[in-house]
Amino acid sequence: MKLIKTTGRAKANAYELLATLERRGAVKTAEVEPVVRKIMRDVQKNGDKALLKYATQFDSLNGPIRVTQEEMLAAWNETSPELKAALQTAAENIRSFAEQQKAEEWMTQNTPGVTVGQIVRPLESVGCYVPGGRFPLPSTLLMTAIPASVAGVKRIVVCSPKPARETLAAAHLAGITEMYRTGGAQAIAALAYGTQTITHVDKIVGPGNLYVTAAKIIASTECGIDMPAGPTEIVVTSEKGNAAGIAADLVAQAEHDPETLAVFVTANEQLARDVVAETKLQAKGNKLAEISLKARGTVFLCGDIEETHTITNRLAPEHLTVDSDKDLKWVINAGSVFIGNYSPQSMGDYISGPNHVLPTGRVGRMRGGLSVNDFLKVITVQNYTRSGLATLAPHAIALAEAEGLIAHANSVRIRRKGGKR
Ligand code: HSO
Ligand code: ZN
Repeated sequence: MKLIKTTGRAKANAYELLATLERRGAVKTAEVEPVVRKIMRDVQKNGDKALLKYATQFDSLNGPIRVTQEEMLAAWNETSPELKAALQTAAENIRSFAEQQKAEEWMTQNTPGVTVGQIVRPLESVGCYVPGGRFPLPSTLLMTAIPASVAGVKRIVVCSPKPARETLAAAHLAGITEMYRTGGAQAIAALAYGTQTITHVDKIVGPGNLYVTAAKIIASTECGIDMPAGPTEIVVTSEKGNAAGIAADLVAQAEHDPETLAVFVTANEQLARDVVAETKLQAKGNKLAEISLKARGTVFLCGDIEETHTITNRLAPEHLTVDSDKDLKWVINAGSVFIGNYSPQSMGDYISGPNHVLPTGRVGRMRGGLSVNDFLKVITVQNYTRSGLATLAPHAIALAEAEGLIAHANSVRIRRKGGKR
């Protein structure tokens, strides 16, 4: 990790680096966009044929693309009791968190005789992308499919390249009935445009590498997407935390991908130096962590605590760790927040219940993590009685006339007269 002071002679450099880190999302996906578009066009045009070609080429698939429920059940039966218990606990916590987050239906009268409110309906079909390239990610299957099922989505499709036995076991636990061995931009294209075997879905969710993220952005003109999610990012800001614990979190997220962003922000010089040393020590031998930490691991040593808050919010990280719950008041931009020495980010990755599919590339400025509400539509409702209409009609007519929209004004007048011209 590179230690950089934000004060004195290094200030200009520090802020230049900060600006580069802020641009991370857009710049990176732009780099892979041409090849992603090519793959997606191929799938759009040639359907299953293209999908199979890429699955053979990239994922050495040598069987059918569809995963059967018997395979999922067999995987579950082969799972150790420890892993079964862990998956079950994770599933329960994800489910109960999603239940609590669910948007409510309500109706109210804002004027006598004028009822307004909302009804909540699930999306009809969603595609959950579960990465499977470097590591099997059964936890991601649960984090995407369970909130969808809590929302009441009828058709939940899972796509994953080379799904491992653990991922198939998680699919069984989540009650998945439609799953395909396909990954990358080609899987996103299949979910967005459909092929002969995969019917397109209304929304695609889930994390992925740069190719998947770029593909989701392109697919978003065709169907809904949750957010760009991946490569992983972590910011820890601390004045009094323990260096080994902080470093452990940084190294943990850094091991996901050589593109991971890991940053420590502090005004405490001794802690800054200790974290640099600890990170180096703990990353040793962990190839991916070493690559990402070397490429962009940064410690910002700030002039004061205010500045640590500003820099943290400017980075808008996917995962943020702070010292205490008092810090929540200055947090504006982050995907998910972890508090204190006993809250490793890995607990959130697996078991706590809040979702681990989180906004990256500074999308934390616009939204938080994946939730049950990403699988729901809030549909508004309005219902006037005759007298309710009489009360508000003059205002609507005045606004319609101000906009020069004569038929709008007339529609109110005619309805008000009980449907007489
Ligand atoms: N940290 C990842 C999620 C994950 N970690 C899955 C381990 N398995 C992105 O939030
Ligand atoms: Zn993780």
